[in-house]
Amino acid sequence: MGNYADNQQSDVSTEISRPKLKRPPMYKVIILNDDYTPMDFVVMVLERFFGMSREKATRIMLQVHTRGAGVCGIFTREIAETKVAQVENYSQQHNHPLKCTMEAA
Ligand code: TYC
Repeated sequence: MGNYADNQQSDVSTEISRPKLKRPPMYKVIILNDDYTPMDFVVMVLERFFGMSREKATRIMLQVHTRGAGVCGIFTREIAETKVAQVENYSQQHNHPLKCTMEAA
């Protein structure tokens, strides 16, 4: 069971607290290509919600445009869910069909 410190000074034995720490499961947030969302808008989304520089955002956008999908980042589940919702809400508000999903990393 637990681990016990060997305490030779007193007759009190102290249980060492060693909770099992597991890294949380991580999720890729993936942005999908479509035929209608303007390239500039995708670049802006990547800058705004994923903290990318203009250069990196442009590179990822072009990769999505040519290959169909691309990874925006890897996050814990709740952060990934929030990013997906933010991108989709923002895109809807601007009447663009831009879609974003997440999958286990
Ligand atoms: N294919 C779009 C266009 O030609 C640009 C685009 C890039 C759209 C990336 C979505 O995730 C995307 N305007």
